[in-house]
Amino acid sequence: MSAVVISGTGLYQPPHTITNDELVASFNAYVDAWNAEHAADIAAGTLQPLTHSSSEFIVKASGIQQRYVMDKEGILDITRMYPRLQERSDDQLSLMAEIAVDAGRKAIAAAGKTPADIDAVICSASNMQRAYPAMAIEIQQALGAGGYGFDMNVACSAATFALDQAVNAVRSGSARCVLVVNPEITSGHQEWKDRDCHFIFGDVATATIVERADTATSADQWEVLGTQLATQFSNNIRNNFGYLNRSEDSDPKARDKTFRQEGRKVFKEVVPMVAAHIERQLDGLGIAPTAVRRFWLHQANLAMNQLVIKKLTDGEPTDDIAPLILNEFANTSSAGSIIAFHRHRADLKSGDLGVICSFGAGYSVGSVALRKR
Ligand code: CO8
Repeated sequence: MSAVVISGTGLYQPPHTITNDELVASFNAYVDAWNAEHAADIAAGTLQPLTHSSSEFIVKASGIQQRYVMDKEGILDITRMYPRLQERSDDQLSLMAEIAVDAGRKAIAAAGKTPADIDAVICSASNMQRAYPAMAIEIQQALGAGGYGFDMNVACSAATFALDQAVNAVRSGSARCVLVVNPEITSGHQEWKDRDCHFIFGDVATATIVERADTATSADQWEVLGTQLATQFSNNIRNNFGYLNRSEDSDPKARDKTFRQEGRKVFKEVVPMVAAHIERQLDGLGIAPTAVRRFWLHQANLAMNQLVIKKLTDGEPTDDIAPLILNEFANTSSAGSIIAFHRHRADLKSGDLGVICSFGAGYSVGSVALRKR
């Protein structure tokens, strides 16, 4: 059986940046307007006033300093507070496909391939723009790729779970060269009016090429030593938006139809799960965690990643061991660990070991162990 390699990655970066200060200024203006509008009820004690957010809290609690978004104006407009996106006709390329195609083309070029070499496209993300036809099939056509395509969703672990599917497809022979894309327009499902989470997410798209080692020509190849997936049901990260909402006669704009979480519980429960998960995978491969040169971790919270590294290696969680990109991108759901891998691997040498690991809603944890060729 041929070895399987990752031979290229690509990144699409949205056109607009929102800094913490810009976000907080708009959020606080919304809070002031809401409190003024409800002054009588607040004075009567029937409503609690809303509270200001702060840039200092955001940096201290998460490490996030800014985020990229597809539309800035709609998010910062305090009478709206979500992106303003243009509906497209059925014969235009859809927005999610557009950003995935951009990242996909870059990954294909980085791997030294052409679209004709791709015989499977997996579109894996936290949200799909529509029910069907599958985004992956639209992306496959727009690229001029062959074979087959399908969508999948494992929230923040969507990229690593898709890499596992891609590796298995190449190993089994059902595909020779797979393109995995992770278009994450998280701004569409972020609750920008909720102080506890208004700062968390950003938009992006990532792409990865997985292929047989004996067809790979890229100068930058990463042999996949193994993949490991785990899930455990939890309601602590949840979004009830779905196709049965209409039949339930529920309010499509109700709070439970956007992202919500018990952030503290997630932090406490997921960190030990992730450390044990990676340790178990490395143990199975006969690798000590301290022998791993780099961990490209999910990008939700700086302290969370530092704790995972401390538990694993008992050493300092430096940016060199586990590089951070969430300061620039915020949490981009499934794409975060792939951005870290895309941006922070050029300095590694042949034989160096690395682990991509993502974790989040489900709960779900996915890891991919790699060796630089
Ligand atoms: N400004 C100022 N103060 C604030 C703010 C704010 N914006 N928000 C909260 N505070 C206050 C609180 O009121 C609280 O005050 P007090 O102590 O007086 O009660 C204090 O700050 C502390 O609040 P928290 O306990 O909430 O704050 P934490 O220190 O726990 O930090 C975090 C909150 C950042 C959310 C942190 O808990 C965290 O990052 N947890 C991990 C979460 C995580 O990893 N989630 C993964 C989610 S991503 C995922 O799975 C993908 C889902 C699909 C994506 C969908 C796209 C939309």
